[in-house]
Amino acid sequence: MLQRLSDATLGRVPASVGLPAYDRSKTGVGIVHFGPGAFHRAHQAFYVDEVLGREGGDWAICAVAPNNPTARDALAPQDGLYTLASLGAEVGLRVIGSIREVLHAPTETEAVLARLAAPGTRIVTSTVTEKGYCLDASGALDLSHPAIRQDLANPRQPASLVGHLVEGLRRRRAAGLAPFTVVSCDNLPRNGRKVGAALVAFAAELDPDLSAWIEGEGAFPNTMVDSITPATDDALRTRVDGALGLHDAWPIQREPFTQWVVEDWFRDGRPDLAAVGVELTSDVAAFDRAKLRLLNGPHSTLAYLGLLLGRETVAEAMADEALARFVATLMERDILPTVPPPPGFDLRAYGQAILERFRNPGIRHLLSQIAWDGSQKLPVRLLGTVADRLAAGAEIGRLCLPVAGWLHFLRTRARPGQPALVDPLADKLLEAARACGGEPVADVARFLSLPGLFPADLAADPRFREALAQAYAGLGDGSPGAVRQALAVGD
Ligand code: CS2
Repeated sequence: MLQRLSDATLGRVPASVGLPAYDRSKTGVGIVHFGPGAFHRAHQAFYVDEVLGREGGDWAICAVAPNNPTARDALAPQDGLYTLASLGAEVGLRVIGSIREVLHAPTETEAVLARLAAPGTRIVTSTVTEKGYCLDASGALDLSHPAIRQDLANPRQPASLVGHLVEGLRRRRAAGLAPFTVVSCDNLPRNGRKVGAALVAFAAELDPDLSAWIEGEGAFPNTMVDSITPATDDALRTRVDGALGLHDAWPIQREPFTQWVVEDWFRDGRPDLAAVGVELTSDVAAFDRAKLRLLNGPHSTLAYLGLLLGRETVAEAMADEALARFVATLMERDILPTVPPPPGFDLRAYGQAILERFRNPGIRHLLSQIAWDGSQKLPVRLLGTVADRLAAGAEIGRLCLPVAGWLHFLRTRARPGQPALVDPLADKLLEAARACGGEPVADVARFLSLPGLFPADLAADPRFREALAQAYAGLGDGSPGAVRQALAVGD
């Protein structure tokens, strides 16, 4: 039986594995993070670890698990330590030390609120996925969302992210403290503005003065985050335990590439992020559009069409020549024209580098993981591009193929014996999928009429309805043979 990784056993980690380059006991908590899953620990916690290694300071992280206690149960016995594996042509392992405290919101609500209201807390970051913000299709707070209604009825005992942040801010205001800066790190355009507006809207239902204070005093920088982070698997656990000679209950893996672009708008100070490679800028919009459309859009395309073709991972999907060619064409002809280049950016080179990253043989990134939460991801990743192309009077046939692929994927998931569909709208989607009879116009109309699924303008646009039905028909019965034919047509 291996001993557990922890402060007490850290000294036994072999020299080949990187260690925190600072005295952890001297770092106070300055950042509270909601959602310490794989992405946060591969990305923001890594950057903060670098900051602590350079300048020390009180920027350690209190990680809050908003739903299940898995992260707390894995990390608390390890004093917050875990291993980050960077997997590319070379493999790099290092133990990250920036998480100093781990709380489970549902069972430790008061401790979380006290941490949010503590004078030392200056920044709150979040990776709660698109659905964790409880927004409606227009990007505004959905006041009818069950979690929001519950928190509005009982604001001192919140359960949602928005409820926690507003109660934390209320306490700070009552104590005469500045608000913390809220840094959303999810794949949403204008993520900072959206979370800021959601907090203001939620507080307005309770106390207009608090709402005005949050709006006037708060800071909600937009961000773009990027690093491909496949879920932890057994191969990683075995590799890490073997290299450390200790047991790490939840190591994390990612590709070597990582990027974080942050709008430089902080209310009460920030660490020297630029010194550790974070790009601070006055405008994130061009970066987030480039990333969401050129990386996440193709990712979702590979996921749905690749799964229909029977592929399991992104690298396997990229090894399918017809699919890889289709994705490259989609990027070049349909997506690129809608993306204004961020300053100093060569978009073609950026797109090429993304395709190379997708081919990384060092990681096994499951297509089924990317296929999660399609109802939340597609509007941001593909449907905005479709709308822009329509507005420019361009053809949208190719862009509709991954959207139609998603509908076929839903139909396969609705069959008995299939893995459960992971999506906040799973019930509605599966009901629609089960009702489909294979007639393209009628099937597509079923999905288009689901409230809040497609943006209203697009759902009502006959050009979109027709192109989507055609792409859906092109995919036939969704079998590999039919998908292959459709890919050839889309070329
Ligand atoms: C992926 C992203 O799971 C998904 O939907 O498209 O998580 C992707 O790997 C990251 O955004 C890369 O930065």
